[in-house]
Amino acid sequence: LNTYKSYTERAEQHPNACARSLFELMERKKTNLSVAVDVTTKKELLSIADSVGPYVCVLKTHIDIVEDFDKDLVAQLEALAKKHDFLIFEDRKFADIGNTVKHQYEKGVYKIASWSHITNAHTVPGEGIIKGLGEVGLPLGRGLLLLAEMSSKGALTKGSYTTESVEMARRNKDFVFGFIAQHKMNEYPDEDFVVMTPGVGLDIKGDGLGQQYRTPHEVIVESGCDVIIVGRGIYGKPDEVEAQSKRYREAGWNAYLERVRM
Ligand code: 5FU
Repeated sequence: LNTYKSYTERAEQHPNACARSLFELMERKKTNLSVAVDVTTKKELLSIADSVGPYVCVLKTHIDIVEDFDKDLVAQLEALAKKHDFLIFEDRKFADIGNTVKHQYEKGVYKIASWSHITNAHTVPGEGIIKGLGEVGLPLGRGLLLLAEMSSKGALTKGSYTTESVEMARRNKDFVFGFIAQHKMNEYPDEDFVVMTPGVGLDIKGDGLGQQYRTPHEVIVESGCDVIIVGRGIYGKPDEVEAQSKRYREAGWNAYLERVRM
């Protein structure tokens, strides 16, 4: 199965350009770590992005929590993405009808499509959300992840919701290259969805607000996911950002090596 192949092999075979560049860069930098930088000032966001940059394949943002957002923040983030060779993933979780999300993705204050290589969407509204986002994202070479499973306690993203989300992805492989999920989603030998997984921590099991953490080993080896997304585990202690990035990168990469040897 594709899950057990190396990222390089998967890059060579993948039909989606965004997935190909992600797999190539993961192998090049030997990292399957994505850091979620959920801080609320431009200064902190840029400083953490610069510190974690060498260790990540993807930098995940929530751009709408930054109090002093401006165009220069985007320019500097893009410069850091070039400097450190990572992709930017705005975790926007679009959730409206196709026509509305199209504008939310392209316009407004943030102009997400213009700088974020990857974004994601809930499947609650049905397939129109993918079509709407695709009208903006496809011409720019962007990639979309569908939220097939959330990490939080009591999430409704299960059962037929999850399986129908996967069906939607299968019908839109030009734009959708994977999922936010807790398990691998591939069912057919030729199928190779990228699974990026939040809710990853080595030290604690939850945060008191519903978040649930699993270890990189559980996520990559036992559940067959591809990218670990770590937030507070890395930026939580400001003087340990670099040390924690190295620690999670190593844990994620060792888990991947264990899996491809299986
Ligand atoms: F889709 C999801 C999900 O199911 N769980 C999440 O935690 C997204 N997330 C994001 O991952 C969440 O919005 C945070 O940005 C990040 C997890 O951060 P943490 O500090 O590692 O808990």
